[in-house]
Amino acid sequence: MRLLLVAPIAKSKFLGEGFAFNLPFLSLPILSTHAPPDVEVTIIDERVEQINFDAPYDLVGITIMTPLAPRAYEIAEEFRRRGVTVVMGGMHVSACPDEAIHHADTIVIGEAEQVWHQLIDDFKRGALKKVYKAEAHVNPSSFIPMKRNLLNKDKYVPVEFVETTRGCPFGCHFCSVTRFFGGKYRVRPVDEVVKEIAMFKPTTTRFSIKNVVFFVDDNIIGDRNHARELFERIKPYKLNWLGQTSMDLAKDEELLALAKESGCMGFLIGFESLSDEVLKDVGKKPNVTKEYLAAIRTIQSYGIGIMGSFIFGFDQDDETVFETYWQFLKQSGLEAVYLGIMTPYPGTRVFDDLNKEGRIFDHDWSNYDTSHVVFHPRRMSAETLSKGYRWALKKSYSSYSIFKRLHRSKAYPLFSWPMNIGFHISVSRLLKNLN
Ligand code: B12
Ligand code: SF4
Repeated sequence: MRLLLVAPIAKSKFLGEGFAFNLPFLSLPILSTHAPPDVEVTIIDERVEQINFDAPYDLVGITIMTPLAPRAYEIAEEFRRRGVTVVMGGMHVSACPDEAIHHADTIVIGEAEQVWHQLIDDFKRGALKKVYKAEAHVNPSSFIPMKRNLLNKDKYVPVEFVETTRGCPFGCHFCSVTRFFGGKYRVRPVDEVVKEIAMFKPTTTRFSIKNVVFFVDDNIIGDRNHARELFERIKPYKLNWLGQTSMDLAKDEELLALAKESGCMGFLIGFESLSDEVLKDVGKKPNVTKEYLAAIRTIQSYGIGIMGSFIFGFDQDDETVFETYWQFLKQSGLEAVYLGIMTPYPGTRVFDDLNKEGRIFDHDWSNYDTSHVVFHPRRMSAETLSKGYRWALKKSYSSYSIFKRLHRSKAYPLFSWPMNIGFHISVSRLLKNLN
């Protein structure tokens, strides 16, 4: 049996097609790892290679995040027209099953690990069901070491993605994670994570930093004891790693020191807003704006860089939000930023609220890429939000800003500078495209 797994390309020009770095990903390698051994699996990531619709596949699986849905549906149609069975899964499918089912022969709701084997068995027997629903969250103790050989490594920046936890208890109103992965940190036994890391081959490409790992967990320190053990145990592997965490990290200097000793280069932290009113409203509990600058200084004092993530367009935001952000950025010395327009992803509370209020005017999912305004903001026009976002992006990644932010940074320059140059290029492409 021949199985093709596809990651569609997003029309989005930021982290999708126009992004300067091609990053690998986990969903499809996980599905290939969980396929029975007699299944011949091919993975195609449209960002790096083209799909041959006429190749003789028996089953095609497509992974879907919201902005990728329109392209995913086009791909499905091409295959189904040729009589090939199509299965879809991923966050968007789980949030909008009634929509996805019109474009596929079968869909998976929730995490694939528990139903994937059954689905393939049913397919082989000609008894495929319309919907496979994972009834409970998977226990990460059951994760098996992932096959990483099906992604064409030469096409990606040399970084390995690793999961050590799933889930997040905060349930921020704009975020898809808690509804999909649940409100508890489900931790993977550190032994298993270490076993997976021990299997990585040393990087041989001319990339300036070797053994780079990105821990995709939404908050790698969510379970402190787990994080402590993990950081301790990965020290011998001399990794250069990146992760995502919450502001709470700054309050635990022992953990910060351990993170540094274990090779941490930087963290992505969701600051989201510079207004406590917004943070309270969206439920981002660990964030208190008056602590931001001190938290940044504390984390940076360990030589760890920070990419701050900010969102514009909350109900309390008016047109002053962009200048407030810019003044903060200049003071903060953040090594990098990720800026997004508030986007009501289906399945989130923000989506439900805006939808009820009739404020969503754009229903084309390909615009749900955080660079487009798809709803009527409360305190400014959609146009002001869009212009302000572009202004803030341009300012943040201007050569002046990059130099100002990085020239005193103690975080890995071999990482911060190329990353900022990559963002500078990606932002120029995005802005050209949005105009
Ligand atoms: C790492 C990451 C990235 C990486 C890699 C992307 C990738 N393809 O995985 C990068 C930086 C490239 C990225 C980019 C973007 N991301 Co991102 N990303 C993440 C993050 C932090 C981890 C992803 C991960 O590895 N999860 C673990 C894996 C195992 O989960 P999974 O991919 O969902 O797969 C499981 C199930 O969904 C299911 N499944 C998935 N696919 C399929 C397919 C089939 C056939 C089946 C049966 C099952 C199945 O089974 C899998 C195993 O259980 C998540 C947050 C999170 N916790 O997931 C956000 C997240 C997925 N990203 C998100 C977004 C919005 C984006 C961007 C659109 C942002 C932007 N502004 O451009 C871009 C889109 C990029 C693109 N391709 O065009 C949103 C998605 C929301 C939504 N409703 O779709 C998330 C949830 C963040 C958030 N808090 O809202 N992202
Ligand atoms: S803390 Fe982060 S991952 Fe958790 S719900 Fe909020 S935005 Fe999502």
